[in-house]
Amino acid sequence: MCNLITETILFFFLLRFSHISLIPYFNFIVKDFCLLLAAREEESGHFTTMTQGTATSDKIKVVYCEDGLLHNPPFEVTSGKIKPYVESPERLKSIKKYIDENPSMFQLISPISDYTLKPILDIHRPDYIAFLESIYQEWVNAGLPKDACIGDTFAQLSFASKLSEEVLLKNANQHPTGKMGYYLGDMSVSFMNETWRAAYASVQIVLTAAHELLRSIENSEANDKQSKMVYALCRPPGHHSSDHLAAGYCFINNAAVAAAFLQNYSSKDMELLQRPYDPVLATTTNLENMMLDEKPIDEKKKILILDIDYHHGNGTQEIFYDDSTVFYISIHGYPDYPHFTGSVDEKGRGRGLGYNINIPLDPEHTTDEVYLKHLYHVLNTEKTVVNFKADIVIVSLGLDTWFEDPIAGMKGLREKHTYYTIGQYIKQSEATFGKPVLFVQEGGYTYDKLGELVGQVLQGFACSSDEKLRLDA
Ligand code: SP5
Ligand code: ZN
Repeated sequence: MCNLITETILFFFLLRFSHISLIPYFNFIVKDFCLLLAAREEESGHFTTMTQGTATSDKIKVVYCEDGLLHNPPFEVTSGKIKPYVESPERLKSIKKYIDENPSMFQLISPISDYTLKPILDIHRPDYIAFLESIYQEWVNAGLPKDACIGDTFAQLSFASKLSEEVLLKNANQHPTGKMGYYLGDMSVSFMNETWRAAYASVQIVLTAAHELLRSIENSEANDKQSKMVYALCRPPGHHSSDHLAAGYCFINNAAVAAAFLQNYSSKDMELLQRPYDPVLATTTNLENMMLDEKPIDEKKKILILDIDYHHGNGTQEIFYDDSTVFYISIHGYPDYPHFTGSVDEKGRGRGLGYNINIPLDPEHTTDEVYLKHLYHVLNTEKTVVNFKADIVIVSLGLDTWFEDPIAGMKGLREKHTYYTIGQYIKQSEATFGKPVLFVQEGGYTYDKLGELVGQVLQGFACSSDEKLRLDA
């Protein structure tokens, strides 16, 4: 009873301080107030009130593989300090623990499948993939320290802006440090013996999830209204990586590879490629023969990538900047890492012009309310996004917007329930309503909170009603 009184007060508090007139939403608010109560119950560990049933078909599918834990460099250099590697395996362990502790909510898909290097090469250059695989050994063979495979000089634009890419690469290839400088963007990406294997596992997790999502779309009846969603619990993250760049803890752009995979492959094609997960398949011989013929533009599925990691996803933006079939939206702290991208002026180029939206937010002053207002706006009232009519949505799911995040964080984003609302907005907004969603894990560094925050987003999506948010009149 006490709980109910508290929640009722909270409900009216929400009404009072909401950013937009709530009158048009009254119906859905009342309805979802019940779900809010349910979600709160869940926060305190009581799952029985959730609308999510216990039948396997109702559970949230989570794709996971332990090899994501293998990348565990001892340190990084950021903010003038040598510190323990922030993007640690603890992140994955914490989320996995949460999933394991809530078996009535989640269905684990493991072991994963292996789709070989082929889909990776739709996004990344073969020389870059070969670099990822071999650099650690080359570094050690050159007599450099085993525990510190880290870049210390970078192919900054004005180093050699008059040289061709070819000459630049030929010079860089003379020495492991040159290669590192050519392919790396900062000192947060360090390599160890197992880094490539972990990055390979990470992307195969996401490909397994993409295949699972496509299967569930194809197997569903025309009148089956149940939302399709799969969560790829992967690590290392991906959104700072572009076709030949590793940066910001990212090596392979998992979300981008999944987007191209969903665009260029039918589920039959995926099945033909599918085999049991095997890191041996990650061997980069004969890469040139593995390139895929892309589908013509008008045959490709349209993918909306919604990037809610705290940082701007420079890599994903770069990869799809000229592309009108993948719409990239990023909502992020600005100015902040990655520093050279993320402004509102970056709108896409050529055919891709108008298919890139950046929403830079001031980290010091962004509150839960402000954050949600921007998310609501872009998914409901931004005509280009609504008119895009995406076939599939990919969410780059970072949890580093949380105010306590040690390396990021919106200082005013303090309510766990905001993450539930994010999931709800993804389900019920004009641009995303009724679309299958692939959630791909990106950043987030409050190790002990990650499971709960992920859980809120996924449950906000899975448990909210099948009704659209109503537009403000
Ligand atoms: C995937 C992802 O979230 N990558 C983020 C990489 C960020 N690396 C730069 C960190 C800079 C930390 N600045 C700390 C300021 C503390 N107040
Ligand atoms: Zn981030």
